[in-house]
Amino acid sequence: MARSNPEDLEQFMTELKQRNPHEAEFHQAVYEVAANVCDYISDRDVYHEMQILRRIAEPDRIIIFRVCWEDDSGAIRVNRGYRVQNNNSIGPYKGGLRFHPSVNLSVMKFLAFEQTFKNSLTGLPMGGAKGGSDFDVKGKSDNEVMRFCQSFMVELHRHLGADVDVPAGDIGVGAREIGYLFGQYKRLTNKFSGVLTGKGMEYGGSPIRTEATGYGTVYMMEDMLSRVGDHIEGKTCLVSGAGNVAQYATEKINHLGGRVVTMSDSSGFVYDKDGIDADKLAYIVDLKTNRRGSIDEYAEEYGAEYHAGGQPWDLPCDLAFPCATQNEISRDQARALIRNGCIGVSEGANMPTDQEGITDFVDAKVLFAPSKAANAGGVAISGLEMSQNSARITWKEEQLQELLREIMQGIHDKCVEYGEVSGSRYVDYVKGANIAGFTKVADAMVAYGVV
Ligand code: NDP
Ligand code: 2IT
Repeated sequence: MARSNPEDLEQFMTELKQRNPHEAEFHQAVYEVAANVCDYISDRDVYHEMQILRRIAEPDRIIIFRVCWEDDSGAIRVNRGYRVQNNNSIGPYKGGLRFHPSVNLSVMKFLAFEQTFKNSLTGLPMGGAKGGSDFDVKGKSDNEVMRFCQSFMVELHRHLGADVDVPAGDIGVGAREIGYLFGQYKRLTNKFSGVLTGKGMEYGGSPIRTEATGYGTVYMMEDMLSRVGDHIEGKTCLVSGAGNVAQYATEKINHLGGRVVTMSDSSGFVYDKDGIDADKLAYIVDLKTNRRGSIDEYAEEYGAEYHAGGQPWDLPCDLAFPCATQNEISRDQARALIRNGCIGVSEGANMPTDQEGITDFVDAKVLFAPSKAANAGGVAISGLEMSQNSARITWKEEQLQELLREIMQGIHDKCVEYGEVSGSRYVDYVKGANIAGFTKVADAMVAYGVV
């Protein structure tokens, strides 16, 4: 069998960049994993021989398709749809759909790659995938969104199935979009199956799927703090984003006695020194989820500061929860957070910190939970939605709350197992998550031989 040197990180990355030019986000996500895994596999011959890392970094399949739809004026519009089925070694492809103008192949591939490791960390049988479109939901009527979702599903449905590939939501895809997508899937196939998660409770959804990602991100922080004898109570927290993940992260921080002083959207951020309590959060949920407005309205309503176009990372805080999008914390912003007293970061968004920022957090011994561990609560409850759909039952909310808590604790503990830094109390959660996520997928691939 031909052997190369997968443990040679530079060679591996050079080759990856040549094979996948102009895909900066994909390169970044692979590098973050490869930097830990190349080292880990250097004395584990079977992973070399079977070329496991190279194979995980080459998606099983990529589907790219045209999506035509008619807007309310009768004009024909064209978007591009994607589904990247990265790896199904440990279960059916599973991962969200993102509708945002910034969606491109690189973004889809980075998210599908990350999802493979994240899903493995949950301990549930789910492979990794991601999909979406450059469709912008902003400014569209419900009917336009419906027509887009229906057209998108006309192609996508051929590639899905409860045991094949099960999408869910992500940026721009919430309860409304999942309803339209599921309705069209059901119509096209004449099957009522668990082919999407994040469904409404009336049609096969699971309790706490909506809350799970945000809650899980905060549980991860709670577990990191608790390991060093600390807690969230009394801590000042910066949250970015104002969508699904940010909303429920804020709710859970409030439950645990922390004080959230910022939230943001693509227009800028609000700084409310008194804290965004339950009533103010209810206003944000209505503003962002129902009225689809801009966060500056919050500042007007409550007399808080509004910073147009900015991000909150220059403010003093104890804890930070980036919950908006990728690369929203640069090295300079990571340094500002460290300088201003931040002791913990839990990533609700996918890859919100750039590689230099991560290095700085880890070097400064900040408790840093990378996204593939910290935001895995959402897909974990999606996995349990799939189980409930297969069994045609709905579990009780309390049961799911407990399972989410246990799964997040389990992820935390796996990160500690693989990420403990010898001779120190510090845990490198990035390394822990990468290696723990890798081993399960890799061992399954070894078992299958060359397929
Ligand atoms: P939503 O669409 O509900 O909310 C996204 C939020 O982020 C909005 O406030 C949005 O602002 C802001 N945002 C999006 N893109 C940008 C951008 N390019 N620049 C600045 N702000 C931006 O999405 P989610 O809350 O579901 O997702 C947020 C993050 O969490 C994403 O990284 C997603 O991949 C990740 N995630 C989501 C999971 C889930 O279950 N939903 C699970 C795991 C991770 P605006 O309203 O102005 O558009
Ligand atoms: O990034 C993610 O983990 C998600 N958007 C959720 C995926 C899912 O299948 O629930």
